[in-house]
Amino acid sequence: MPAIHRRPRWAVAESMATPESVFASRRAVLAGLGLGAIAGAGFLPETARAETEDAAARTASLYPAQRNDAYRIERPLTPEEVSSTYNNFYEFGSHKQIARAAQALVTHPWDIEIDGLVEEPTTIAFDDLAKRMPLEERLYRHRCVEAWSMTVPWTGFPLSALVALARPLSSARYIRFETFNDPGIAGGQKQVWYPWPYVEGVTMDEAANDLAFMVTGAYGKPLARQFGAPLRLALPWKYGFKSIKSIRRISFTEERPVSFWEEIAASEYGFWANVNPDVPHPRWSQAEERVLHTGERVPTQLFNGYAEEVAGLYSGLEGEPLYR
Ligand SMILES: Nc1nc2c(c(=O)[nH]1)N[C@H]1C(S)=C(S)[C@@H](COP(=O)(O)O)O[C@H]1N2
Ligand SMILES: [Mo]
Repeated sequence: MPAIHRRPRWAVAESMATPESVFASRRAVLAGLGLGAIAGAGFLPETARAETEDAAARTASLYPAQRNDAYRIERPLTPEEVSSTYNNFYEFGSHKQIARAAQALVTHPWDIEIDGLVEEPTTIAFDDLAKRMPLEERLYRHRCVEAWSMTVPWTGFPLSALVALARPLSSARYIRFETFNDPGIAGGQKQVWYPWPYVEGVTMDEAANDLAFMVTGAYGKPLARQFGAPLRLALPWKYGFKSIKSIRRISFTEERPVSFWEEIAASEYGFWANVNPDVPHPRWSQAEERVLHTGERVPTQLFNGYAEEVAGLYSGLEGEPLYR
């Protein structure tokens, strides 16, 4: 990933508030003051452009996408003001109030590398990918391993469509996903005791399941940065940490990937991480969850309520630690 050119704070604020025409006339003023060299280099107009040409602006016309009513939920949606201000995104801090810090994420250009056991490794620009994929909206439950939950209208496309695009070899058994790594903009990545970049993985069978969803938007709009713009995963039957954000690299592998939290504490956060109310986390119960916004405590369901769709993926794997 190229180094990010840091702009001073005033430049950010000014470019968001000031239309191009004002920059043009200010350039004339600067020229008159003998500051033509700076203005002539096009610094100010370029600043303005960098602020508007993010992934969201470039793909806005794809929203809202048609809702797929096959994915229903019996719970009310979590209000956007709530879910977009209570986030886990350790790249921007190890607490929930990272929404403001996450606005530093530069989402254009955003190239996604597809490599490993594929017919031909390739790099695809996020906006090209979004325009090629069949976008739809789905209402999904999300259950964090910390025992809180929410319900979100995600927009995206089936992970299986991305697998088809990638053309993996028959030797591929897992998909490994990797987040960006840029401590210059993501302060959490300066905390060197974490094994950056964030990594997650699924089996090829899990990737083929209809529920496995690549997310490009939420609440009928392109994905906000704190949700993991421009591209994240949603695996609603697994604990939330499996749903990796801001994906930069997708690799097909023969070996099972070691995920970020597994690397930190394998006895607490495993590879499978399927939701199960009867298997407690070593330090707390998973029997109930706190619903964001209402604060209500409700019983947690096996596979987060998606057992009918996914239980079959795990037959023959009973010896594995499937529920942590
Ligand atoms: N790259 C990255 N992805 C991540 C995380 C993270 O810290 N970094 N946190 C995970 C956890 S623990 C959860 S619960 C969800 C939170 O998603 P949300 O903030 O959109 O609710 O993102 C997951 N994906
Ligand atoms: Mo989580």
